Amino acid sequence: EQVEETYIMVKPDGVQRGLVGDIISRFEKKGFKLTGLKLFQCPKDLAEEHYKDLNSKPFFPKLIEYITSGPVVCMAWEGAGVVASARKLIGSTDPLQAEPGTIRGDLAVQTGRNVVHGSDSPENGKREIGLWFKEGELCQWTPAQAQWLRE
Ligand code: DAT
Ligand code: MG
Repeated sequence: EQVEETYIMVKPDGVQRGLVGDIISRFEKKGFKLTGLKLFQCPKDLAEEHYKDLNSKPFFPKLIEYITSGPVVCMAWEGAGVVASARKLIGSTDPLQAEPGTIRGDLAVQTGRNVVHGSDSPENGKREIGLWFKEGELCQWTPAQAQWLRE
């Protein structure tokens, strides 16, 4: 059985502002399964590949500068419906439009410093986890709470 997976990343501002624990905790408490986690200094070519669909946008150079400006926290999360659910937990791209209760709604004020990334489709979830993690960096495991999360 192929379970849905998503790539979540605390961006450099989230790391610098000490928000890593809060952000991880939201996905953890929701009940998704963490399968990969690392602190990582992103090289420019990886940032450009990750955001390649945006490479014609005027803000692209600043976006790459931002994402490579300090360490990020890379995560892979797994679960039925995890891609769309994580996007809801994260909130709108513009933090001022993001609902209270979402990560961006609670913790950020500007699109260019919106603290977290989440894949926008199951296909991109797979693609991005493949980009950011090497084989052997991901763990397959069964959380002890699994039987209390789903009937
Ligand atoms: P999201 O991160 O919500 O999936 P996106 O994929 O459209 O949003 O864009 C990726 C990132 O690029 C986004 O988190 C912040 C930056 N960005 C997007 N639109 C922008 C804009 N109009 N001005 C500045 N940065 C922008
Ligand atoms: Mg996106």
